[in-house]
Amino acid sequence: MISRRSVLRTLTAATLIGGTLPAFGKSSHSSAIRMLDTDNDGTVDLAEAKKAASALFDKLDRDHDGTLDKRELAGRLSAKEFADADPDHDGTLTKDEYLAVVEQRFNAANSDSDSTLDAKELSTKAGRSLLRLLK
Ligand SMILES: [Ca+2]
Ligand SMILES: [Ca+2]
Ligand SMILES: [Ca+2]
Repeated sequence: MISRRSVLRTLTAATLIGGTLPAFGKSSHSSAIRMLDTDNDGTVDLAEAKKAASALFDKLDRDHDGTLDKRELAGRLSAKEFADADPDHDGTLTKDEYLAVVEQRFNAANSDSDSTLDAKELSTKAGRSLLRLLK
């Protein structure tokens, strides 16, 4: 015979599972987030974006001179975006200059200003232009 207590316990467990599972089942992780989200909290923060951007910078810097020129950037920035990102107009971007553009784009994409980007924010035009500098 099943006691009232064990029925209650079963019901409570069912309620907990019912309330928790849909959140787990509904994955909002895009492949971009899976790649960038190193702390696995489901969103991309500025530190994660800069880490990915820094790794890409090193990969693109084929002559290892510590800067990216237009050829190395391979179209990731338009001529105007490059000019804006290169305040000393020497035709190359240092990593600091590159990461400053990443931060600008991160903030532009972060429409709810909560310091993280979710899948929806990354899929906007601003979010996609950020991703071009990260991968
Ligand atoms: Ca994260
Ligand atoms: Ca270079
Ligand atoms: Ca956000």
